[in-house]
Amino acid sequence: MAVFSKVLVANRGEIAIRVFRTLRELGIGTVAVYSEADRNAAHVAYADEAYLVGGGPAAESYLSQERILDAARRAGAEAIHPGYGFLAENASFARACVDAGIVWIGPPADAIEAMGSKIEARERMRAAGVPIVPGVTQPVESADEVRRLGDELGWPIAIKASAGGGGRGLKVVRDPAEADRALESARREGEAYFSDSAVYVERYLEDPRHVEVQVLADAHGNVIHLGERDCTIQRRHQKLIEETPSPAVDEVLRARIGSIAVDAARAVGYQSAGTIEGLLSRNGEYFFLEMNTRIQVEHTVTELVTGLDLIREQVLVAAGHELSLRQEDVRLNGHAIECRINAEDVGNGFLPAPGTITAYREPAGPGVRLDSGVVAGSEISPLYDPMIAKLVVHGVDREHARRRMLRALDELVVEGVKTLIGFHKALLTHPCFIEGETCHGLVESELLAARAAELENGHHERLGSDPGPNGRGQTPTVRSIEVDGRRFDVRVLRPEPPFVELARRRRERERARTGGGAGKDAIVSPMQGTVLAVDVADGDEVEAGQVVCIVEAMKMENEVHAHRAGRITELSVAPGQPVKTGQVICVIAGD
Ligand code: MV4
Repeated sequence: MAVFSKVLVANRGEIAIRVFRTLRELGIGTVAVYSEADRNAAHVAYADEAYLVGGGPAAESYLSQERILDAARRAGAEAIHPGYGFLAENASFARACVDAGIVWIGPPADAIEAMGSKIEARERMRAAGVPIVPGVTQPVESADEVRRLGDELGWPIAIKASAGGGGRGLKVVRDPAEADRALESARREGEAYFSDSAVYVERYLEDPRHVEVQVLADAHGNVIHLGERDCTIQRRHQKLIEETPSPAVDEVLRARIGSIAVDAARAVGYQSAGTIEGLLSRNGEYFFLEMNTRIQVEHTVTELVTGLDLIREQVLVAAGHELSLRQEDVRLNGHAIECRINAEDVGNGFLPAPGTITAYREPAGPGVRLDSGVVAGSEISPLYDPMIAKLVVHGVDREHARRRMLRALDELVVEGVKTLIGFHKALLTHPCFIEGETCHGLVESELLAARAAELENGHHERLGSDPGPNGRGQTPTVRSIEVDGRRFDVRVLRPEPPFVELARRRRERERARTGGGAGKDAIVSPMQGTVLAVDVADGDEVEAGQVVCIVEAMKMENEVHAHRAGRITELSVAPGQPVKTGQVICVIAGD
């Protein structure tokens, strides 16, 4: 059966290049699209031809449906691959492609739509006999209903945005008194993010694992699964490390969740590659959470243990071919781990760290794969996702893969921007990860952030940094020396110049004098954002932990709590007002 002669990839960065690579192997011509901000991007250079699709706000360019379809027509591309993000789960774009006579390399628009509404997805899964997290399959309207559900399901419960997904709009409600606030907040987030305020309620599972199953389906009724991926290590619902097999899944459980995933895919008439996301509770129950109707960032670990090319399966299935293998032919080999290399500042709340990559070296050697969208000189734009590369390794078992990842992280050099390299070294050497535990709370811990900062540019074993007494007074630099023909890497501890200490003292005095965000009774904003609501007034007595105000940043609501009991004074913010990181919100007086 004929495949395509040219395919357009409606995406950028590492995933665009990932798809181009498979197209090349299939002998298919590659067409890139780009925004003005991306003229010099690596995916544009890789493709056979490239079309400018946007002058406006750069992030919108990859969403400009008309201009992308127009580029496909001009190029003579017969099909469009959306990658992930941007248009990948946009049912109306999938339909627009089909209407324009262009093949959509992805699932049917109806399946995207059904899974896009989490409430509808839950109802369809329930009807198909797929286990869902106990809770409702209808929208929840009132706080009374939330309280009734909490009593029925058992506290705590989770309120989630129906149009959400990936945890955006998720609110944990620990007792009935929090119901009103959590419901309002989840609704507002759903509205802000997705223009849909519908929410639903589930039982909240404590310390679960995020275990998802990869499925493949063709137009001939074949649906198979390729085992699971464990994505438990995440921060604010952003996955950071993914691995397969899951440390918590054995062959029996794999067969069970695999057949749940196949049932789920069949229930929506799925075709192409897709993922059933689920929660694995501590006592081994597995529940459907949602379906991702796209190729995912972490598809790579499944590729390494199955030996398959999932993009190839997607392209061939879209061209009408049958899947290249049956369920009984799937072999899972060894263990794979992926670390997302994001340009983010771990010491500063994982804030995106845009800039220019001044030096760049990729790791190589046995069992190492690097999917990247950058080269030395690349500009990391604040307009796009800060993920610049994915480091993926394959080993015979988990411990082999873990050590291989540490070796590869040591080889990887990214200079000019802060990255998660140090964070990954710190996490992969932590006993929690080594033991294969859930590591809940560890990712956010300051200790790990401190260790990550030490490891950012050093070697994970040979060169631990020594910050010196009290972490000050010395500026460490690594130098290579030769002694009697043997090479040593030494850490040179130069005493810092005296003015550094004087400047530090002055800063500290200034901070103490002004309260400058560091006074121990000041409540400061943990982030830059906008004040949505202020829940206290000057003179109010508050309890420790009570909500003082809500700061919204990047459409996520963040509660700011009183760190101790006392009386509110010097309240200096009002709803609608912008706040900076560290800005004083109020001061708690009294003891
Ligand atoms: C949950 C949950 C507990 N109970 N739902 C949803 C999307 C994913 N990013 C995290 N989500 C969760 N949904 C119910 N009913 C806990 C999480 C969760 C989580 C789950 C597994 C591993 C890490 C997690 C980190 C934060 C939240």
